[in-house]
Amino acid sequence: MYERSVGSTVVPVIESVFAVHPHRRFNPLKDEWVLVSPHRNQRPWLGRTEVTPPERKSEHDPNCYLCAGTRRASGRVNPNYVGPYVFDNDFPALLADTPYVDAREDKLFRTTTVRGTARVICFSERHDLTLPELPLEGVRRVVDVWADQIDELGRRYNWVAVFENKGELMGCSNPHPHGQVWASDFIPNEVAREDACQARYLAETGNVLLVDYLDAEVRGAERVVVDNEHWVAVVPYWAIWPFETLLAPRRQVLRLTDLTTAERDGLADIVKRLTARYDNLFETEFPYSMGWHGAPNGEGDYAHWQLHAHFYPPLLRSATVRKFMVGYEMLSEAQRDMTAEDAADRLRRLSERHYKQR
Ligand code: H2U
Ligand code: ZN
Repeated sequence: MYERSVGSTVVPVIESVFAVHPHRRFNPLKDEWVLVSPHRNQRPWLGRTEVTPPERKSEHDPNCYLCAGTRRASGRVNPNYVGPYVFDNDFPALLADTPYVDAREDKLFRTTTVRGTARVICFSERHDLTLPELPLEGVRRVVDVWADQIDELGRRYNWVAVFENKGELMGCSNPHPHGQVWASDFIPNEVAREDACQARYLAETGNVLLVDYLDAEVRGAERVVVDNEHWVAVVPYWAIWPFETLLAPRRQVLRLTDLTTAERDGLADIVKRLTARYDNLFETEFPYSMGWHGAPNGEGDYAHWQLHAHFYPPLLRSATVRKFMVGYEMLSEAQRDMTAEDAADRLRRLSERHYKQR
């Protein structure tokens, strides 16, 4: 028998309809929709949250491949580094010397050769300190490494992916805080899509999509999680992951390499504060995949671009209860229960003082 669980009362204010009734939201950066079902989960935080006691890690682990002075899986030995340390990935997904052959332009079996390189960035010699736990100067040094990698590899490759996969839940293979860099002579799918969407928005409106979007978010303040003089982090209107955030500068900046010193200082500040809030949410080292999207490198006209980072964390309700992108999401479209506004509100209420340092 068909039964309506929500009465068909007319609610005059449109936003309040969206706060409690199923609806779809459009992501103009990717040209896709997300299904939002707030009626399923209006107050998820009233549920039980398991608190796992902080794991005690040592500052240096002689069995860690990424620690200073240890031997990596390839047999190479890390120097006794202090601060960030970058090395060529021993198992890179892309190679610099792949032989070029003509693209196979078959309708069904299309293929091209690719070239690229991959590196690993150890954030610091400390095996036990993730980004929110590092001192601000430590995060600031990571910001410089991100920009330096894009500067150096961007001279040779169209796209330099700078990202961090954090936590076992994200398939991260090593607890030593680290990120990665993959550079390629092609523009990968996610970036190509954002490029096309931003170009179209500029052509249609004369404005920069994410600059307009962030301006509106700052005015409304509903989804802003944390900000400073130069940066704003929001749970985007079209977020898919429960506590997804989008971090961008207040002014238009094409690439990480274009940031001023003050903006780099501000970036270190906001990354530390945002990730501290994440960790405090479930009192755990909050897993996520994060990465930088800026204008591709090379000659093209990229006036439609705005630099930004995406944080995609999988956790939903506790340190162990995660969201799965399965079923309807794999086969139809992404779906979330809690609204972006509720997620932002929860993150905003948290302290920025890291739970391990209390
Ligand atoms: P994750 O961030 O997904 O854990 O990946 C770590 C990377 O470190 C992975 O790409 C590399 C792996 O190839 N790695 C080395 O280059 N050398 C090692 O000795 C271990 C891991
Ligand atoms: Zn280590």
